[in-house]
Amino acid sequence: EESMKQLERGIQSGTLSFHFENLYKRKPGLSLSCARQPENQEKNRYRDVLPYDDTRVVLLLGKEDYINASHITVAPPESGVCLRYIAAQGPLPQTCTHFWQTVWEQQTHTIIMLTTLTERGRTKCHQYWPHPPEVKDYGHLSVKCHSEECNLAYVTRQFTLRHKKLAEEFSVTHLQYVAWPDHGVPDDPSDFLLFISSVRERRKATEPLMVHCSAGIGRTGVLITMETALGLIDAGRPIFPLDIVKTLRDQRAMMVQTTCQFQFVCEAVLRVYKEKEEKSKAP
Ligand code: PTR
Ligand code: PTR
Repeated sequence: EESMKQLERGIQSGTLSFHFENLYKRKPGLSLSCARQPENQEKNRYRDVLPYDDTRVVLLLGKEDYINASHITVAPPESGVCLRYIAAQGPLPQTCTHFWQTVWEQQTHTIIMLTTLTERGRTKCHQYWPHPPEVKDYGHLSVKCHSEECNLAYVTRQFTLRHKKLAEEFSVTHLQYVAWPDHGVPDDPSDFLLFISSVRERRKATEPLMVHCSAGIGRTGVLITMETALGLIDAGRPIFPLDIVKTLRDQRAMMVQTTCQFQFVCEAVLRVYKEKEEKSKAP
C-alpha cells in the first residue's frame, strides 16, 4: 500500500510533523463575528477558541441562537466516506441548556466527551447531566440519567431526553473518555483505539456525532481525525492525516492542537493499517 509507506516514511523522517507545524491554525478570510458579539462573550469558555460564522451550529428555537460549536463534515473526494460531527466546547453552567438543545435539534444520539470535569484543580467542563437515577430540567428538555458504567478507560451513560411541551422522547448514549489530559495524548493507544471502535459501532452514519472536550479543538480534533481515518481504512481508501486536519481547521480553527497529538494520530493510524494488512495476509 503506497499511502501506508508514505505515512511510515513521513513519521520517521519528521516531514509530517514539519508540515503539521506549518499548517495554518485558522483558515484565512473566515469571520468570527457572532462568537464575538458582546452578549455571546460569556458563552465562550476560552476567549481565543471561537467557531467560524460559516460553520457554527445555530440554535433553531428561542431568542438566542449562539453556542460555541461547529459543524464538521469530512468527505474525502472519491472515498465514498462522508462523516458528520459537531465539535463543541465543554458546556459552562450558563450554556448547558444550549448544549442539550443542540443535541435535540441536531438529533445526535451519541455524545463523546474527552475530558474530565476538573484537571489539576482547574475546571475543564461543567457537569451538564444529572447523576443516575435523577432527572434534571434544561429549558424545555428534561434529562434522565438511567445508568453509569465504568469500563477500561471510559464511562458509558444512558440518558433519555424528553421535550416537555411536545411530550417526545429521545435516547442518548454518553461515552466519556477519562484518561486523556488536555494538550496531551491518551495514556494508552490500545485503550484509545478500543474506545474509537466502540464509538464506531454506535454511531449512525446518517447523523452527526457530538464530540467535545474542554475547548473543543485539541482532543476533539484528534478523535475526529482518528475516527475519519478508521472509516477510510475500512473503505480501503488511502489516508493522509494532514489533509484531514486541514479539512477540520477549515471548519473549526486550531483542530488538533499539538505536534504530539498529531504524531499520536499518525502512529495509531499506521498501527491500524499494519494490523489490517497482516490480517489480510493471514491464510
Ligand atoms: N489564537 C489562535 C491562533 O493562534 O491561531 C486562533 C486565533 C487567532 C483566534 C486570531 C482569534 C484571532 O483573532 P484576530 O485574528 O482578530 O486577532
Ligand atoms: N486558551 C486555552 C489554552 O490554551 O489553555 C484554550 C485551550 C484549552 C485550548 C484547552 C485547548 C484545550 O484543549 P482541548 O481542546 O483538548 O480541551
